[in-house]
Amino acid sequence: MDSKKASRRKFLKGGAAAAAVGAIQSASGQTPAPAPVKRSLKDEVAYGERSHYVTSVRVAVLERPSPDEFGLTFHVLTPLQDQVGIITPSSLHFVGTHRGAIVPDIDPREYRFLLHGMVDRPLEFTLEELKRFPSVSRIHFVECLGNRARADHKTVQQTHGLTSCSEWTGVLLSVLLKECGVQKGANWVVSEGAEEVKGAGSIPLAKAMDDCLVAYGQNGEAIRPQNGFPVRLIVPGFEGIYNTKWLRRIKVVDHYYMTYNDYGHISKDPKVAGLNLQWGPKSVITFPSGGQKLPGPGVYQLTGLAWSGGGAVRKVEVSADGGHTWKDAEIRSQVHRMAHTRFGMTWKWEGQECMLQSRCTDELGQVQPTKAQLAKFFNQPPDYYHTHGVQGTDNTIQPWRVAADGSVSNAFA
Ligand SMILES: Nc1nc2c(c(=O)[nH]1)N[C@H]1C(S)=C(S)[C@@H](COP(=O)(O)O)O[C@H]1N2
Ligand SMILES: [Mo]
Repeated sequence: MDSKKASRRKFLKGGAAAAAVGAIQSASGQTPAPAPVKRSLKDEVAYGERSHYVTSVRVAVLERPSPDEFGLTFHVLTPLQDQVGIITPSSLHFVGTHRGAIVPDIDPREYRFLLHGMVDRPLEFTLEELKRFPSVSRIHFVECLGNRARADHKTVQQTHGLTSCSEWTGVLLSVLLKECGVQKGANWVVSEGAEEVKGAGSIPLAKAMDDCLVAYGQNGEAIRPQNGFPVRLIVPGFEGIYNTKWLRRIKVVDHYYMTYNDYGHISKDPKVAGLNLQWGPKSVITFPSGGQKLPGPGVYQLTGLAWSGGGAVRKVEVSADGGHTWKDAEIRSQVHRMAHTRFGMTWKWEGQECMLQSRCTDELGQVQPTKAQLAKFFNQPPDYYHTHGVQGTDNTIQPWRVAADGSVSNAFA
């Protein structure tokens, strides 16, 4: 045997092979793979399906079941622990829908998008007409304000499963706004969805003119119904609620318009009063993470996701000693602005109890804080946000505790 082979053997014996087994077990939740569903050969040819051995699924948020007794869907969490790379499969993209709205069934041939308000020429576009404008395709995350890690959250799906990342295709909103001619004095735009409760939100005109997309494509095909078919707004890096699905109209206005959606978005905490608009730098380790179990000491591929509303991820650091020392992780994907970025490092677990954390720095130089640092900043007792939760966009560091038996849990629990 050559020395290369020998060293590879030694490496595997060190634990990497065992680690892979552990990851598969936790991904399937220790349940046996279901028997293959019989699809007609014609269906198989027409639209592919994943292997029946792959069982990764979305789950409802802890506090509200989906579907509920009325058949309504609330917020649904993406299985981050099973994901590889940076693109969330469309069928596993998280769902954030208010008040259990029924997904509108919009015929794309009947679809109309109205752009009006403080413009020289109010215009209405069909989907066909939107597609006659030059398209752009960009990779961006969407994250819901509800994505705040709580002590009773056990898995990374529960702590962070309200964020996903897709390649979105559409027309830049700025192109359509220029087509209409924005009038002097305009400062904000209000977007509205087509469903009965009318998801809506106000964003600054400067953001609308910058990088917002009127999107009809998600990961190479039409946007999924739950994610806004046929057209949604993408507001890169802003809180999820501004990414209006089933986009019906955008009104150009002179000041901030309150909407039905403001219930959770103007902070009740006078110390942070104001709007939550843009996400700060954020990251989370997805392996090892809560609910998983390391089969034994050895070498593992620690991995996770980092992102920021402030632009591109510049650096991710990992600490295995509760935040005393930090080491740069490797960036293991392409880096896009306002997009999930994959990081990882080869990590040797000696079998001792330890605490794992990741910390993101973005292109603006913003650094992801701990809950204790946030408390200090807002002049609160050190564990204030452990017990109260963070008001608004929570981008604090998530610590995972690895016990001596290899089991991993939420260190806030
Ligand atoms: N029309 C409409 N748009 C909406 C919502 C909604 O309920 N109705 N939910 C918002 C919220 S709170 C979030 S977090 C994002 C979630 O997008 P997703 O369901 O595609 O993940 O959509 C936003 N856009
Ligand atoms: Mo949300």
